[in-house]
Amino acid sequence: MINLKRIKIPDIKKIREWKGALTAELVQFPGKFGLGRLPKRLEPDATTTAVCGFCSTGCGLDIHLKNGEAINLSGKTDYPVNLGMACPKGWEALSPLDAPDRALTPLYRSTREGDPKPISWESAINLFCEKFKRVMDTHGSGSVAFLSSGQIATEEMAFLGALAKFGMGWIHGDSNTRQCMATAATAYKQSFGFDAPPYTYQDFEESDVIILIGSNICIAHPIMWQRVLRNKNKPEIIVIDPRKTETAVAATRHYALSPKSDLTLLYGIAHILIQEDWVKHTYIEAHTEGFEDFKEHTAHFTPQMVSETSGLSVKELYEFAYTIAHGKRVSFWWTMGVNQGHESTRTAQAIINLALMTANVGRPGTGANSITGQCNAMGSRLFSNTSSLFGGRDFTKASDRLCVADILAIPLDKIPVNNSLAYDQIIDGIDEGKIKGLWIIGTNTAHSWINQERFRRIAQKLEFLVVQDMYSTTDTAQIADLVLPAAGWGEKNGTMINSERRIGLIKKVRKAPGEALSDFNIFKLIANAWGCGAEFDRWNSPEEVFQIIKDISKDQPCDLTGIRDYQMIDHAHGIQWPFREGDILTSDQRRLFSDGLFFTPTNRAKFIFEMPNAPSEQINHHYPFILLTGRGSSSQWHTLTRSGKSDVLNALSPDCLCVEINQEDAALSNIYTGDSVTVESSRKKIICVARVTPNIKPGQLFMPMHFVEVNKLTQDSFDPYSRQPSYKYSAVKISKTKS
Ligand SMILES: Nc1nc2c(c(=O)[nH]1)N[C@H]1C(S)=C(S)[C@@H](COP(=O)(O)OP(=O)(O)OC[C@H]3O[C@@H](n4cnc5c(=O)[nH]c(N)nc54)[C@H](O)[C@@H]3O)O[C@H]1N2
Ligand SMILES: Nc1nc2c(c(=O)[nH]1)N[C@H]1C(S)=C(S)[C@@H](COP(=O)(O)OP(=O)(O)OC[C@H]3O[C@@H](n4cnc5c(=O)[nH]c(N)nc54)[C@H](O)[C@@H]3O)O[C@H]1N2
Ligand code: SF4
Ligand SMILES: [Mo]
Repeated sequence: MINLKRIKIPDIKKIREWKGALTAELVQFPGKFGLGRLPKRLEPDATTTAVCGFCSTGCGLDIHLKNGEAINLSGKTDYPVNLGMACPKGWEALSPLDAPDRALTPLYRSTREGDPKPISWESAINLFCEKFKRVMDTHGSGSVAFLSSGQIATEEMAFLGALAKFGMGWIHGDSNTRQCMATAATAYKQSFGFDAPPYTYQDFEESDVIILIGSNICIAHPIMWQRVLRNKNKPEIIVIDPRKTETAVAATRHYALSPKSDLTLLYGIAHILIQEDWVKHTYIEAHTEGFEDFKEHTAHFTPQMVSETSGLSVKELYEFAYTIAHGKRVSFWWTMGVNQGHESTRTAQAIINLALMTANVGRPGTGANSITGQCNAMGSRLFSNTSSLFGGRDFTKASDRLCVADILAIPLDKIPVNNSLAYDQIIDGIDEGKIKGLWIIGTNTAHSWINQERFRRIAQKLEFLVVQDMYSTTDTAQIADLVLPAAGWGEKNGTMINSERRIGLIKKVRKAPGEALSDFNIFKLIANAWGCGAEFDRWNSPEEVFQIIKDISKDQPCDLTGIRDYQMIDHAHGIQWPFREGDILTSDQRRLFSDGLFFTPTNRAKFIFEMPNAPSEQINHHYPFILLTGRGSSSQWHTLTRSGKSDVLNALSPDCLCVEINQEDAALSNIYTGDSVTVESSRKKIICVARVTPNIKPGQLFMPMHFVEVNKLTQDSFDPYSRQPSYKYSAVKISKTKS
């Protein structure tokens, strides 16, 4: 039950101003908040560096050590990403390591009704092998699957992908990057020929027009926003978001479009650009294909029609198109408002199309730029061996399989010839009785997956569920048969790849508590116990695996062969891919496509488009509101397993689930800020607290994803190409809770 007495909620605008100011102050004067200041008795005796393990910005941190253990940290001033800044999560990165609910030993529950009991690592690994092998013997190698994470090191995800698929003979394995970046990856692959975000953060400072689509960068990527603030060109900053977010408030222009009307809107803008002849013909002719067909397609999207669908006036549409056409350096940035939708791949490609037709690609301050989410989502996209074969290759292509078999010196027939099922298909597979065993690593499915009621019902059908996590209390760990205790960021070595393709280092600066082991070491134990240890005799440490990853990347667009070793990454302050053998690092800000050559067979970028569709769930008189979900504050990270363990971060964020509702809607139902309200979809009814605000339009509600109740409401629909869930559109109703 929610304790209403604990909630002191002034009006939402004040909260936003207060939180915004506090975050800004934290970034600039952390000492004032006790951050980065050390008690006298704890003077550090050494300092090392690491990149932050929360978001994909990939800030560089100085980690201050005493007797080899981290005691504090600060933003690294000469790191080209953050230039000394860090957001509250970065400042507080060490606190979650000390939480009392860390998983300290393996835990096993012999019956679903029983309590989990501590067991030894030996027993745990034996159980792991015995149970999964039994499932495979009975139901075949397609009856087991793993789900991993964009929050573990690249070396760990590469080891897992090789171990499961080439060692243990599993076919299926996906990652939480499916929830997050699958759309951007698919869109880039189809349009540019490779999953290649083209930009470097310097572009935030060099644009004269910055367009943020479905991206609340002020709270989701606060240090990227700081880079925007350093832009000396007085840029026009346009935010396209149904809500008046923190970012929309800070922008020069906000277009509050109707939810999920982006595709129509973007085609409408392309239509105006074409009609007014505001396109760059020379670039289109030299570097793209499919423009003539695209031109024909956009003819349907007249300003009147687009205005009706998107809710923007015809004048606004022309203003928007004019600004793009007359900007010298226009950059387009998108995040989850685009990636999480029922037609998200085509929407991302509609953004790419605008950048291509106006020649805003490959020059400073330009680009069709997807902002990544998790610290190592980019590593996962290229090297986890899940949705694509190592190095951005294709499981279904014989030549790609041959190449990887050759590099890894493994028999060709060890490499699956089919793609894995995607995350949602794995869940469906469990429901259909095809998948019986699941291994979840570094993701909290029982909170973050869409339509939770269904997932939890289905999860009961598993014969064996293993969860490998830092904490034994996560929602997913609590339903596991076996919990494997993992070391977290700060307790292990490896590399991560940020949004601008920069490889950075994470380091072991703390001992993991109890018997927790790094994911890397857990994989090594499993390889040996499973009986495929000999195949992995080169995979002994993260740095050795980094050398293997380099081999895997050779001659691919993400070539890393020029990076000698970890030390080189440290000295260079991170290195962006590609960096080929023999390359000399002349700049720490490198973007792609300055030569206009793309990774497609013709070296041309493709215009890809399709007619828009309506979301599969529509509002109706039973469920008249559209529920939007997303990030709540810069201090909350996902399912709160980590950020929720820091007193500082907790003090900076709301302590209960609030739903934002427009004042007109609130007045109709006699709802006031602080009232207990019931929000219901056709799947579930939940109780939360109302926040009345003009920042959301009538007919829409917003909830932060950080509370487990939210995904009980969401409807499980997916983009057909990326299979990314559409978290941001569900039909619900709201009423004052009856006492
Ligand atoms: N503090 C904090 N930072 C984070 C994270 C975190 O949990 N906490 N998570 C990280 C991760 S993994 C990710 S993926 C990123 C996510 O970063 P963002 O994508 O910026 O965050 P969200 O709030 O999920 O979604 C962005 C916006 O999309 C809008 N939106 C909803 N529907 C639509 C629509 O139909 N069209 C458009 N144009 N916009 C729409 C929402 O109103 C929301 O403001 O953040 C990363 N950074
Ligand atoms: N409604 C709604 N739902 C959403 C979203 C939304 O916008 N709306 N956004 C989606 C997006 S973009 C994302 S990325 C997902 C995120 O969803 P999750 O991946 O489920 O979120 P986290 O809380 O980051 O979960 C990571 C888990 O890994 C553990 N962990 C951390 N580090 C390590 C490590 O080094 N090793 C191991 N073994 N474990 C570790 C943490 O304790 C935690 O339990 O949520 C998605 N869900
Ligand atoms: S912006 Fe992201 S990478 Fe930088 S300190 Fe904050 S959470 Fe860490
Ligand atoms: Mo994400």
